[in-house]
Amino acid sequence: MEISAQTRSVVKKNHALISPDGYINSNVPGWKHCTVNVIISKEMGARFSQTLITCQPGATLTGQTRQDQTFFYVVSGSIKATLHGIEKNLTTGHYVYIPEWQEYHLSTAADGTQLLSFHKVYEPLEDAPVPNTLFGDAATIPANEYLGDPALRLQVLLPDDLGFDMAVNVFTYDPGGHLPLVETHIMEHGLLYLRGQGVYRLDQDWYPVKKGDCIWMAPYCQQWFTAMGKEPAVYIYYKNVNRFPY
Ligand code: UGY
Ligand code: MN
Repeated sequence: MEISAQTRSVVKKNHALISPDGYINSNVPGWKHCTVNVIISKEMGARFSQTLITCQPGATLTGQTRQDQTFFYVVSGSIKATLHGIEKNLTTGHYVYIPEWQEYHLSTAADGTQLLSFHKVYEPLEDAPVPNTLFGDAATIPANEYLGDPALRLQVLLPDDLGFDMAVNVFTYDPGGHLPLVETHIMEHGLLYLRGQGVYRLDQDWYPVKKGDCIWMAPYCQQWFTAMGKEPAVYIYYKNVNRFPY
C-alpha cells in the first residue's frame, strides 16, 4: 500500500527534486485544455521558470513571451507551432526557441502530448545580436563525448553564440557512467529526466531519480550524478550562460 503522507519530492533552499507524485495543476492564462505543472519558479528562489504541460483534446497555448525568452520541447506526442505566420509540426524531440516580446500559438496537439518549457528574462549584451526564433530537432544534434569519457554524451540544442544567455542540453549517461567530478558552479540548472534512472548528489544529499523527475539546482548547489540500471539515463537541462553576474 502506498502511504500518501510520503513523497520523493524535496524542496530545499538551493535545490529541489520534484517527482510527479506531488503535482498540483496551475491555470496559465492563454494555455487552454492542458494540465500545467509549474515545476521551478522564482517563488523557490530560481531565476527562471520550468513547466510541464500535458495536452488534452483541443489544447492551445497562445501567448506573448514578454520579457521571458521561451523554449518549448516536445517530450512526447506532437503539436503545431505557429510563429510569425510560419507553421511547423513538432513531434517528440523537436523544440522551438522563442525570443522575448514575441507572439506564439501552439495548437492541434495529439491527445496526451507532453511539453517541457523553460522561461528566462533575457539579458541583452552590447554588440551581440538578440537571437531569432529557432526550430530544432534533438535527433539531428551531434552527441559529443563529455570530458573524454565515451560513457557520457552531451547534445547542445542552442547555438554556441554570445547572443544566447541560456543553454539547453541533453545529457546521456550509459549505465554506470557518472560525472567525473562534483561540480561547483555559479550557473543554475533545471532538468527533466527523459529516460532511465540513477542517483543524483545535490549538495550533501543523495537522491534516487528516474524518468519523469525534475530537479532544480541553484547557483553553487554542488552536483554529481551516476546512471544505474540497464538502459542509459538521459536528462534535458537548462543552464544560464554567457553573461557576467554584475
Ligand atoms: O553543464 C553542466 O554544468 C552539467 N555538466 N551539469 C550537470 O549535468 N549537473
Ligand atoms: Mn552543472
